[in-house]
Amino acid sequence: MSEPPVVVVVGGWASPFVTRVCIALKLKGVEYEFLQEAVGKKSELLLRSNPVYKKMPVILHGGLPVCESLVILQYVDEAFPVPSILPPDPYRRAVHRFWAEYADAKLHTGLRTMRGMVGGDKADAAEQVSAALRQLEEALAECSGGKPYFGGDDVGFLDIVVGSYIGWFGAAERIAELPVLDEATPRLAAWASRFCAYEAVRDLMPDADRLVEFGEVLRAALAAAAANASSWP
Ligand SMILES: N[C@@H](CCC(=O)N[C@@H](CS)C(=O)NCC(=O)O)C(=O)O
Repeated sequence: MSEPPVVVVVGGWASPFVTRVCIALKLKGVEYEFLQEAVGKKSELLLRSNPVYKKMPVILHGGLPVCESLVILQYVDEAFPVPSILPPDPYRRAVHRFWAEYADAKLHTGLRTMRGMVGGDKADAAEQVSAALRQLEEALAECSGGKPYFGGDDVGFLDIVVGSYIGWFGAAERIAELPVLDEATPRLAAWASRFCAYEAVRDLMPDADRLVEFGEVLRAALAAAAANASSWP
């Protein structure tokens, strides 16, 4: 009888934070079990494993929970060191971590606003996302040193972090009817196509049309939850 995988990912297929963890595990050839969270309802396992933030993803490695996607990626890189995704040089590692945090700080909320998941002006949000991508265009030139990926010759930590938003770029463009990757970011646009075609990424990158449909389901679930809450005494 084969052993069950020692790594379990608790999350949802549409979350960029979850996608990046799955990509890292696949790139490292680590088998994992994926436990899909239901829309609008958090599982006991998620709540128990991430009692502080109650957010996905969480991974369980040998039963031990690790939370927060950037922490998980770094944990996975240490627990399964080959092939490594962070650069070997401490200074370059720090630079890649800096841009990873920048990407999360600048892209996530802007893309959610463009998709209508939170209130706010979609055009303003698109401008903030574009400004961040122009900055990341420069970071790509600097980190890659002219090679195909942020990580150089191969996909690395920063590719995985920024790349996990690519499906969302397409969904946000469709919903807001505003461009995300455009002529101001040609290097990043070429990198995005390369990243999505990469073997460990291809089957894990959520399709933009499917994300648009999912957004409608999620908005309805959140509205229903808010209506039920407000009808409580
Ligand atoms: N900083 C966290 C963000 C995780 C996050 O926001 N996850 C979302 C899904 S995309 C979530 O679980 N949302 C549920 C909630 O906010 O209650 C990470 O990097 O893991």
